[in-house]
Amino acid sequence: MKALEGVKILDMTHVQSGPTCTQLLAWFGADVIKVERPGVGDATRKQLVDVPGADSLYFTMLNHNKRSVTLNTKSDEGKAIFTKLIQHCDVMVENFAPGALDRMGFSWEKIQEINPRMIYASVKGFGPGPYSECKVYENVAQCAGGSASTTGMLGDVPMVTGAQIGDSGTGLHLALGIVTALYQRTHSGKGQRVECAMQDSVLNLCRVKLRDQQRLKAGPLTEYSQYGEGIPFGDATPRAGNDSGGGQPGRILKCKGWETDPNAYTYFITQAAVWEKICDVIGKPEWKTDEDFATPKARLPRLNQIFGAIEDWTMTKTKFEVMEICNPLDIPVGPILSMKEIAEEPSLRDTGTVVEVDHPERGAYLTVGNPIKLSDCPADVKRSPLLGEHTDEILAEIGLNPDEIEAAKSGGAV
Ligand code: CAO
Repeated sequence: MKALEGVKILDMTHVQSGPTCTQLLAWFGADVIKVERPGVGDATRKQLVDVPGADSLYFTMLNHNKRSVTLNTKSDEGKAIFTKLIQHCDVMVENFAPGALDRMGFSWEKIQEINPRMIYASVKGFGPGPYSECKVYENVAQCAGGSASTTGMLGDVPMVTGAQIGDSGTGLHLALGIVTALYQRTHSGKGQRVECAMQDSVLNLCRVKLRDQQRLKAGPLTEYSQYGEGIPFGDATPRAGNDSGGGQPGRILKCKGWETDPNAYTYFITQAAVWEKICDVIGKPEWKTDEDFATPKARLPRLNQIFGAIEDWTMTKTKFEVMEICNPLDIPVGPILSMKEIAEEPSLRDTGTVVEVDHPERGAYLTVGNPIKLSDCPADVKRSPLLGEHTDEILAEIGLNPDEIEAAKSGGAV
């Protein structure tokens, strides 16, 4: 048995944040029924299309292990079927614009009336407050959640990150909320509302920057490079380039081949515990006893000089050689891997983190498998459903007979 076997999810999600959440639940064994508009479906099916006529990678990579039913939830007949689906399921997940489900006639109160055990989970851009009615996409959340103002190089424009912390990050938070609510239901017997705002989820992932905001009151942030460069701090957490953000200074440094390879770099952390080994590796054994370099505190104003010396050494090695030399010495380093390198990395295929999936319209493609590994619940990644692929079987499961299914089809409800 899979961990969430028997849990039925009514999946009203679209684009990225909601589908991330329901895909995770599907990987853990939940039966995820994705409801899509007849003839249209999730908008991402036809966004960023690379194979004409086929569902896009954007869609396929977010909707594995789900079943698709088409349903016009705004028509009277569609609403009647939707009501049966609410009775049939344990969890309903949605990430429409604020108020969309209420406008369809399915408020939280109404859903509770139909099924008091229902867990109703939503993603919105913002929580209650001045912006609660706004539509929000990934980068807006990164900006409003404190990520953009603290990412990028000092003195340069705010920067959004490639990691989809607003969308996929919020989907992850929501999935945890849902399984927690399912657990509470085993005691209470009742459903409940689960809400995640993208702004809140991004801020949760940026908490160290709110930490630094408060530390500013006590003086300059000495682990930031700008401290050693003599640049004064303002009244808000500054952008810190590739500084480590923790108590152990780190930077991205050039490696052999950086002139032509945009990813010939390594991340190098000067962890205090291995400082002496670092001095030996980079050919600066005298720094082990030099009082300007021997202690973490003494080193903080000299980080440019220190990382300059380390980079003189890393530039003589490839990013993989740096790892081979430093790892046995417990010096924390990491190569900057390109997506091409990640796609071709055999160890990620072995663990199911990168998976090849076959699809009837597009053939084989790569996707990211479940990053959460349960020893007793391995995730088998199954291709995403075609639009309405499971309409008939799902309608039969909720009690419609073949004539009723035909009538729903000819009436345009499904
Ligand atoms: N049958 C009938 N109507 C349906 C339907 C169905 N099966 N599924 C959806 N619809 C309707 C909705 O009811 C809504 O209608 P109204 O506007 O009349 O209420 C309409 O389709 C479109 O919904 P939307 O406003 O959510 O879609 P959008 O493309 O305009 O906005 C987005 C997209 C993402 C900006 C918005 O949904 C949003 O802000 N969501 C919350 C935040 C979020 O999740 N953002 C992440 C985006 S990327 O993951």
